[in-house]
Amino acid sequence: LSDNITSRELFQHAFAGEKTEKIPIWFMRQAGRYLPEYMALSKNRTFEDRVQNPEIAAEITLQPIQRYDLDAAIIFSDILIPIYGMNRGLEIVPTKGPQIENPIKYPKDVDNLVIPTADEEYPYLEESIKLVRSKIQNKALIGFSGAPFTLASYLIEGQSTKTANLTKAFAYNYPGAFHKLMNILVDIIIEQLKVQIKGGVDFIQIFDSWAGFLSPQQFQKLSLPYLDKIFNEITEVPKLLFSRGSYHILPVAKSLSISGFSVDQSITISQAHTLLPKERLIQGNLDPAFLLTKPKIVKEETSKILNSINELHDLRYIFNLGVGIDKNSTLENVAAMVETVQNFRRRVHE
Ligand code: 1CP
Repeated sequence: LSDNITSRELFQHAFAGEKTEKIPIWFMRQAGRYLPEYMALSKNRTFEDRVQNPEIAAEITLQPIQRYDLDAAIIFSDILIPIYGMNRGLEIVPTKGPQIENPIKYPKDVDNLVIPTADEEYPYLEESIKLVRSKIQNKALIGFSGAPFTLASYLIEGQSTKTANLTKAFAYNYPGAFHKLMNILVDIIIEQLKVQIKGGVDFIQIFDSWAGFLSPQQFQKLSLPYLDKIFNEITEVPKLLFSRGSYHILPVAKSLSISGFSVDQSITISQAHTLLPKERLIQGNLDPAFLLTKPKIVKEETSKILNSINELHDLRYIFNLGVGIDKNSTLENVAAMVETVQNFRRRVHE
């Protein structure tokens, strides 16, 4: 396929398994703190103010597209948006990240949960998406949510976890309450995704960021069945799943009915391709640490991934980082990464 196709079409081809010379690129947390224009808009506004105001959220969403001409925009929002409506005292604190005042400790806390609805709790999300959609016809627009296990970890641990130990302990101590909580989250997540699909996103990505703390057997039991329910309900658009620690999760997750996986740097693209059915798309996986080095290194490391793609004739592929960008990344390093991908042409004739 020739060069003059739109960014949006690049993604459509990638999902359809049609090879293009250009590789589509976007990256996790592309709208955020490494961008001076984001910091400027954040000055007198809390995170909540930025997300809940569709004009501001749309502007932030478009900032990295304007600066780097990326192929996709990801809506400026958060996986925790529905949690505000659960009345457990969620706040995103600038230096600490998400903090939940009243985490779930006992089964009775699950029985007493307030269940949010999109209309009441986050009507701004669909509006923000419609606004962005109206401004970018030729770029892809991405919707997202957390996975039930990852959202449960915030509700139970009260913050970003480094082990998921409390969450696992809750699941094994109170299997009935855990199952009930996970099913509540399944419904909440389906609604969050449907709202974004209604707003006009081209595809969705579910972030199971903390699933990598689970053993393969634990993932099978504590995360997979609930992801399966969500993916079976969402049939309107292509679907991707992200987790950190992809290496041991992929062999279990490969049964999910999704287009593909966003993999972190715990695995090479080639290894992931070997582990998965060949029609599963792979997205990733430059280590964001390279964006703290210098342009020459960024170019070399980005090229290594791209050259490895050239050897994988039947791979469906989207370029991304392995995990979200580090806020200390330099603008010139990001430019070096993006330009290397934009200048690359994949071999399409075999
Ligand atoms: O500026 C600030 O201080 C706020 C920081 C911030 C930002 C920029 C938060 C709070 N959320 C976001 C936006 C966000 N979060 C996006 C927007 C679009 C984009 O990618 O540009 C997305 C997709 C997310 C997803 C998200 N939020 C995840 C999954 C991705 C991952 O990195 O694993 C998780 C775990 C969260 C929770 C969350 N929200 C915010 C913070 C600081 C965190 C904790 C993240 C962590 O501990 O790593």
